[in-house]
Amino acid sequence: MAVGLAGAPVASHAQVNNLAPNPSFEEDEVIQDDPAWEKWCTWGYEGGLQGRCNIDETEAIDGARSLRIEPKGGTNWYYIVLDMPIPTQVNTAYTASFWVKAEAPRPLTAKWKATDNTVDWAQVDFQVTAEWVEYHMTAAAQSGETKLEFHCAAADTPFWLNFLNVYEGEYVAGIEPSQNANRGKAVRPAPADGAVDIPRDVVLSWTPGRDAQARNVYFGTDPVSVDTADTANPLGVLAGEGQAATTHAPAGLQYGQTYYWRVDEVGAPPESTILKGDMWQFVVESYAYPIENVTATGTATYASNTTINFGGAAAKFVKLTIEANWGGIAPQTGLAEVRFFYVPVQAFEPVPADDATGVSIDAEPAGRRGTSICPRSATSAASVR
Ligand SMILES: [Ca+2]
Ligand SMILES: [Ca+2]
Repeated sequence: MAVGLAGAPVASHAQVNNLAPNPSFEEDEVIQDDPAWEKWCTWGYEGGLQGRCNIDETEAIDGARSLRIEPKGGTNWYYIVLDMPIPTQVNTAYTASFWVKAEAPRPLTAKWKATDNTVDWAQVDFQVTAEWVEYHMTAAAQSGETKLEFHCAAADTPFWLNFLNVYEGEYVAGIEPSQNANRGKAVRPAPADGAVDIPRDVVLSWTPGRDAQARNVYFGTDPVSVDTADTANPLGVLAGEGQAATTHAPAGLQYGQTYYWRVDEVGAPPESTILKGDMWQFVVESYAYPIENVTATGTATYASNTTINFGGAAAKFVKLTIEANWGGIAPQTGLAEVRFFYVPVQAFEPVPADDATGVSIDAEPAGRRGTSICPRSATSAASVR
């Protein structure tokens, strides 16, 4: 087992395959008392139950955020912050490196443990300082699935944790925090990347680069264009150039369509450095939603996909009148599959939820409106052949 610490980052750009989930706290997640026990979580005992940690935007050595930990409990293992699962191979060496800054010098313990708690190994006590410094430890894994624990309650002094790297092999010096690059890049899109069922009147937003003064927004249905366009070659998807606002309200969104977007943050003049953003995507809500759990069987040769549009009429019952059939000697009639879709006509998914309690008086009500309003008749009939 090797233990060490390094000061300022060196100028090289060493790369490793980082196995740690959400290693830099740039991704939103539940951490304090996480009931799902995914990625970062906490564990407390006795006085340690008062320990707290929060993703913090005032301090970061990598990207825009770190984890600020305010430990309580007075005994080192009474408040533990941990990251998992980390895939490992038994008897293979792994290195953990991480950056810590504390309000004042204090001890901090790092420890490897199997995610099922069957075995632990290589506990290391560090002395951390009031400056961002990288610490690391290397040991052979004793489990195929590992977590990295930080035992925090040897002192109440708050500290920040950031830029964790867990990788196979011995310590690699010079893995630089991407502080400047990530600080300029747009992060945390809303709606989230890959979100579905997004209202057509969505207003896109994101967290801008810390020092950015403007941004260029690209938006469209063609992912290649959105990913490759720039201001000199906008490819028809440059939706906002040099805008101050960190929002974009696209117009004319189509039901069920996938849209792609990208935000390039632009730094202060005179350099006005453009930091190309990641491409994000979302899918607009459907006009109609399938009514599920209605099934029938049929044969592939039957005429299919005959759509009967009720034209906005509200239907409570649907009558199917068979007007033609097949078969010579004994005429037979069959109906292979009928699928029903509904169009929401009243608001749904209220926010706060129906019957919610403890809602702040400042909370803004929200929700989804119905797609159309047509409550005219209680019944309708449709004929199919
Ligand atoms: Ca970070
Ligand atoms: Ca978590």
